[in-house]
Amino acid sequence: MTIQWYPGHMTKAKRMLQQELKTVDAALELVDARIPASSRNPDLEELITKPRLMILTKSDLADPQLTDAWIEHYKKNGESVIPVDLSGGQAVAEIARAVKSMFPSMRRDPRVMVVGVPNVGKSTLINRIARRKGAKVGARPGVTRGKQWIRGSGLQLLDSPGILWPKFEDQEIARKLAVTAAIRDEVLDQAELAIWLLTFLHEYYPQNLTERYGELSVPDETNPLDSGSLWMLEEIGKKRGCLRSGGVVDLDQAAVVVLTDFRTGRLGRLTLDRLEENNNASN
Ligand SMILES: Nc1nc2c(ncn2[C@@H]2O[C@H](COP(=O)(O)OP(=O)(O)OP(=O)(O)O)[C@@H](O)[C@H]2O)c(=O)[nH]1
Ligand SMILES: [Mg+2]
Repeated sequence: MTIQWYPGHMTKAKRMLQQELKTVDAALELVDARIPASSRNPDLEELITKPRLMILTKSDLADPQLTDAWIEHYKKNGESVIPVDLSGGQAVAEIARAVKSMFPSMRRDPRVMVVGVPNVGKSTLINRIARRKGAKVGARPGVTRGKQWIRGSGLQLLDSPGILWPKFEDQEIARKLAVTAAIRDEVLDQAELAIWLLTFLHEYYPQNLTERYGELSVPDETNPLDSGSLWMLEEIGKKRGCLRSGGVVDLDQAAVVVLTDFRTGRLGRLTLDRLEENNNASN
């Protein structure tokens, strides 16, 4: 589910989040490892007043070298951060261990809540913790009526996540959020999005492109250095039979092929946020 954020929504979500944070020891900030800067909430410092553990989800889909580099970067900034694959079996234990190390002298199981922008794996994590212990739900009610505590793996987890809004202000960030499906597909033109992704891959991950689609030959009349060009999407469309009557490439269909290949990992392990671009940023 994707939520349209309006100032009123943000104010309400912020107030609810601040109420819920009063009841926990720490916030688990879920961030997509493929966009470790772009999938953070811009108002985080002000919003999350409790100790924070940053969890880089989908690390199985991200470039391992860049994941390491981002972790080092965040640690230097004083953040606690771990990478996980929520589809794997180890994630919950790794998270529990990291949370416990934040509270070495605590006698009871630490109370935590999951926060993050859409699609970062909040529900997946909550379900994994719940399932592992047979969905045993604690008796202590959360601050919001109907909210409950889930016990599992030595944690007490608030059963519903704090949904944060992503950064909208920057067109580049919006594209990355759309490519990773954190914002709705209809928001941005699919062909434009796929062309942006292909241009990025052509620059940073050319071997992944070739492995998936074979050599892409630049048509004679096209300047290969023109980063806005359609040629890669057209070539892929041709190879994949995304054609309309008359043999014209259906760019929207070709875009779906490329975006789906990225999202499912068929293009390999890729990270869209480059550390060097964010060197001067605060996060
Ligand atoms: N490969 C992989 N997929 C993951 C991982 N974590 C979550 N996913 C997938 O990502 C998608 C989104 O996960 P959700 O748990 O629904 O994310 P969410 O944060 O609850 O999303 P919203 O409810 O929209 O805010 C699902 O298809 C998950 O299966 C991960 O670590 N690795
Ligand atoms: Mg969810």
